[in-house]
Amino acid sequence: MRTQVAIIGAGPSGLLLGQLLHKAGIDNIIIERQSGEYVLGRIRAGILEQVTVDLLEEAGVAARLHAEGTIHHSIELIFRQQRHAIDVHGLTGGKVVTAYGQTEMTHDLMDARQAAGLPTVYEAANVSIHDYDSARPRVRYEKDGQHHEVECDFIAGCDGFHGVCRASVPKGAITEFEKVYPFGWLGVLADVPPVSPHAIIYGNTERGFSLCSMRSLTRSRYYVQCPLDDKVEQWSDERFWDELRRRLDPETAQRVITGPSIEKSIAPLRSFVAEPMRFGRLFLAGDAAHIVPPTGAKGLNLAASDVKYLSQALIDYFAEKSDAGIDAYSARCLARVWKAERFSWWLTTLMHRFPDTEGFGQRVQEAELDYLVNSRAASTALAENYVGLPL
Ligand code: RFL
Ligand code: PHB
Repeated sequence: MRTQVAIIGAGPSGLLLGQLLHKAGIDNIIIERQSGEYVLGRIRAGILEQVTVDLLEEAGVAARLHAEGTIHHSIELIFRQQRHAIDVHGLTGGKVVTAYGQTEMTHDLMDARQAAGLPTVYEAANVSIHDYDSARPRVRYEKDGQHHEVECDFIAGCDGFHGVCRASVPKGAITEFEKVYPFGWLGVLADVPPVSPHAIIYGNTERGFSLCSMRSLTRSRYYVQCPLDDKVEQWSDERFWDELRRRLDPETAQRVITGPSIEKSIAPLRSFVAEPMRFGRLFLAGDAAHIVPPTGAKGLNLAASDVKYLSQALIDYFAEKSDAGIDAYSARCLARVWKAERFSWWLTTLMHRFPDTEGFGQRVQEAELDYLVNSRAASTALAENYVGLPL
């Protein structure tokens, strides 16, 4: 088989890229290791920047997002048992974020891809990439015991942190930067109304970090910081709700509506960047190239901005035989990536309990939070980064 762009991975990066290329008349195939149901079963992000919403509009998949997503004008910070609002909308000249689950966005993209009859191979085994340094890259995979080969002009590595594309690049050609945090996030999804439907709440307490988020007006997503070696089985629903309440201010704690969890998982926190993001005719996009701790809600949004730059570069290449966008791809992405890395690391450091800093660390965090909510300059810096820096 032959195509213009072979996309590895059917997460948000791969699906969005496929849709934008299709809109521009560029052939593409997506090759995914898992089944479609498995991809949709992963509960992840929930907050979309305006840049991401605009891109979903451009891809023609934003109708349900506009109907069902919830617009947030502010975020709230809890520390010293009190809640403080940051007026993100007012501080950024009218910018907002939208609460809409990654699962729903993925669903919308899958539906659009299927409706357009575009080829997607799910449950592809032993995916491998070849000759991306030449003019004729190839992708091989196995499906139902048969070997397949796709010949293409470009390969887009949208296969996440554990994918095959970055791992295929020779060690000497890539530089990796990494920071691992000494805790994880325990997340619970439940069909109960969110305690704060119009603003995400981020909590700093002596017991650790907490986060109140949502997927809709009837579905809540909550997180608490937990030790890295904790197992989900150690956390009954009752224990989780009890711990969450203890990490909120008394008034918010009292308003939390609890119910049976429909998903519960523990995620480690990591900062990671691979440089560069292009190797000949192979491009990395999204989590394949970089990871942020989820505190800043930036991972999915960075994936979307990579895809914006990549789709534009490929469209220019095929329309005008121009290499300019392709040549600039890595540097353009990394400039935005490192700013989001910086912001996510900073907010993570400010909001979590670190094992080695004890009472001193807690007091310094509280002093910074106090400054943050009372200084217009500091609040503005937070707000600008939270809604997403301009492309
Ligand atoms: P994905 O979603 O990991 O998709 C990669 C796809 O590639 C497939 N794959 C392969 N396919 C073929 N061959 C192989 N060898 C393959 N290896 C892997 C995988 O099966 C998968 O389907 O990467 P992508 O598309 O780049 O998307 C990135 C986002 O998923 C990620 O950045 C966000 O979920 C991060 N994130 C958040 N981002 C936000 O912008 N806002 C948030 O509020 C937010 N909250 C979160 C988050 C991530 C979290 N976790 C669990 C890491 C909250 C959490 C808890
Ligand atoms: C989520 O809704 O899952 C979520 C929201 C905000 C974050 C991280 C995750 O910073």
